[in-house]
Amino acid sequence: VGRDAARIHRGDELTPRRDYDEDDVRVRPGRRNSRPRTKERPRHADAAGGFVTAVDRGRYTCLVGDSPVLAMRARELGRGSVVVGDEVALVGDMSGQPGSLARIVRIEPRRTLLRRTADDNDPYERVVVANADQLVIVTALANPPPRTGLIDRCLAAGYAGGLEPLLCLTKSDLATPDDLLARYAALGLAAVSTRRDSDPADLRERLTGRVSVLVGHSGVGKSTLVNKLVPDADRSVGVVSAIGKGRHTSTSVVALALPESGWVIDTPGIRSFGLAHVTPDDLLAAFPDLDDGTAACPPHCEHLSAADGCALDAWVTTTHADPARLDAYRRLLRSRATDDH
Ligand SMILES: Nc1nc2c(ncn2[C@@H]2O[C@H](COP(=O)(O)OP(=O)(O)OP(=O)(O)O)[C@@H](O)[C@H]2O)c(=O)[nH]1
Ligand SMILES: [Mg+2]
Repeated sequence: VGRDAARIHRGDELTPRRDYDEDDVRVRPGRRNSRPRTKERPRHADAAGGFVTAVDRGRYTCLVGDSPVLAMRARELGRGSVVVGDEVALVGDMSGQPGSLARIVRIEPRRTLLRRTADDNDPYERVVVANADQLVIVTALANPPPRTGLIDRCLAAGYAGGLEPLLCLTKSDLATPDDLLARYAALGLAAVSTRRDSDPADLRERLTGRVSVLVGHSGVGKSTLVNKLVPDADRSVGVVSAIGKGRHTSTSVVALALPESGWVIDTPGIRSFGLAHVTPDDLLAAFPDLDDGTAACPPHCEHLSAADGCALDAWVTTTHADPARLDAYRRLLRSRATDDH
């Protein structure tokens, strides 16, 4: 511990920019960092495993066993970001006492990754969460009104990152979910609807035992749901009239343990979900039934239309595959290229 503390004071604490906003700033190595990386870095065989539950200004809350530990990134991690849901290896002061600070020395391989770009023309990626099994696309049926463009875009990002999607339609006291449910049934999408004044039993059942991340516009009721699912969550809940004025009630990503088992991750409302990082092939992973049909496509086929040489239409005709599946795939492909966020 003494050695680690010394290193923190000597190096890492003096270069906080490397820990801070690593998603936004591409830090050029300064002179202080130009000394060659030592090959004899400790392997950290004694490191403890932790699960990142919150990130706030370069400080990471990690659950180690049952105890929350505050940590910073070790310089040796390089530029990659640590996000909520990451499984990490920690060394240093893990007492969890006020003022204590451990170091994250390794990010374990991620099983899934939810990413987005600020918009489609901005190739700069932001990682939202790691290792979530399920992407819960939270959409209010009214106030704010549903935006199917955003639903499609979230679906595309979820499929591309290996997350299973679930549509959660909130505020069913204000409008009926029937139209939207019918629209997404064709995509084979699982869906539940909820309302503030009743228990979200269907949703709870689908979350238990898994890691699920809630995404959606500001004001759709994500934190309201989290408060119902996790009785002591105490997430603050906003006033819809303030929404749309750039006011988001939740400002950071937080993972909360569900009472039975599993995790639910609350995120700040998003205005757009850029998909610059999603390729036609990424999306095809969500449509394995169409995969064979692409064999006759030209290299780098965008799979958007037969006019461009895409072989999928002809394949559907000859094999009697379900044309609705091709429509669903194309709809997600097109959602990458529209402005309707
Ligand atoms: N009528 C109705 N209002 C709801 C329902 N669920 C949530 N609300 C209200 O919607 C408003 C916004 O709820 P939040 O839970 O803060 O929304 P959020 O998605 O967490 O918003 P951000 O944190 O800004 O992303 C609050 O005033 C809630 O009381 C519902 O089922 N019906
Ligand atoms: Mg919120």
